[in-house]
Amino acid sequence: MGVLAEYGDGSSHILSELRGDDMLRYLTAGESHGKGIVAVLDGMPAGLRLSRQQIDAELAARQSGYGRGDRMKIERDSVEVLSGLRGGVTIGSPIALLIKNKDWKNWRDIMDPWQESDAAVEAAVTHPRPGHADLAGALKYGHADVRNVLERSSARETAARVAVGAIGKAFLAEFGIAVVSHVIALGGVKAKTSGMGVQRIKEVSERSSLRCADKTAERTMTGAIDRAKELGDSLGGIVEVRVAGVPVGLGSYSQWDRKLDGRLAAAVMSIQAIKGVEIGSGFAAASRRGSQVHDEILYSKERGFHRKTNRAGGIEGGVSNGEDIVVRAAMKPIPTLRNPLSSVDIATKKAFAASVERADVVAVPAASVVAGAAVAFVLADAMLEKFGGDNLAETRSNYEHYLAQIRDR
Ligand code: EPS
Repeated sequence: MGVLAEYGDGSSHILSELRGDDMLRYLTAGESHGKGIVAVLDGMPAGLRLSRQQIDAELAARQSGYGRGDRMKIERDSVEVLSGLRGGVTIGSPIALLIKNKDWKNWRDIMDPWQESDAAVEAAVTHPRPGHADLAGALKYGHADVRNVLERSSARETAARVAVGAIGKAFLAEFGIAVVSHVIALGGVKAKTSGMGVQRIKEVSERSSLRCADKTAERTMTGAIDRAKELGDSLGGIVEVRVAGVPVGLGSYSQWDRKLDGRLAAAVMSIQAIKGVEIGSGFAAASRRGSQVHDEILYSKERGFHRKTNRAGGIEGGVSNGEDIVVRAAMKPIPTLRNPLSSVDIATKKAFAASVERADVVAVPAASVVAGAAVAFVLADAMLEKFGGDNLAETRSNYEHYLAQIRDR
């Protein structure tokens, strides 16, 4: 359905669809030890230049991080583009992406789509891990083998989200919007990053083995990971995504499913092992007075309307307000424990220790990359919803028109 966006000077442009049909959307498929992970991204305008190196760099960042398990020594994630791109430029049709699983060769028999092998029967998992989707998933879908659940609920799927997010970031960069994501707490150790701008956080965290912008905290976190590993345990943490250059006016206060904060929270909360999301000062704001929470409004010719502080995390009433967007997410510790918790065999109902699969001790640095990708996707969608355009030049012209209007107020 077409929607006409009208400007004060009488000009207008047509947005191709209404919110609810989402401008930009994607689905993923793939099992952790299957042939590969795929994503189909639909709605990206034509004319966006992409580079494989850029997407692969994001995939590599997701794979890195101290505390990852041996699986990451096997995989070397790299994107294959099956459609939607010619000569490195989007053509406006769906972009299909494939990331092959190198580990597939070791799981061919167990994961064969057509034949049930003896190996598959032997590798059946019947001791669900507390904290994983194992038990609820097996009961819901009627599986006798928990592997049918864990293969898909595995965080391996996030490789596809990161590839999609990398395309979202490339789109946002065309409008001077930069997304940075990093680890601000791990295993109870907090990083000190107050006063650091987006660029500085990016420079320091991208050189850190834990994607942490505080070197002192990083050392303590590394020690905590080593101790958890010795104990056969796992750790969680908090990641933060900051986005600079977002124009005022993305999202809307007018309907629940158009609110930008709600859309960001849903996208980030849907990442494996995330149990909490906050925007700006988030939960801390609940115990402060209003005068200590809200951001006073200032105006200058150079900067236009702006704020003295950014406790709102760049969003008020579900609408971006032009300040940096700040989203944080809490990740629980990985549920696979080398020193396992108690569980029950789903066939015999007898008490057993939960199954021990090869696993990471910590994946918070990886989650920070995934969270950055999730936020980039939502913001790219919100930009397209606001500015429309079937090719990038059209989107840019609508965007510049809007910015000029805001400046002239
Ligand atoms: C995961 C278990 C581990 C992780 C995996 C997520 O995999 P495996 O069972 O093959 O050792 O390494 O994460 C990834 C493969 C990835 O690419 O992030 C789980 O159970 O969720």
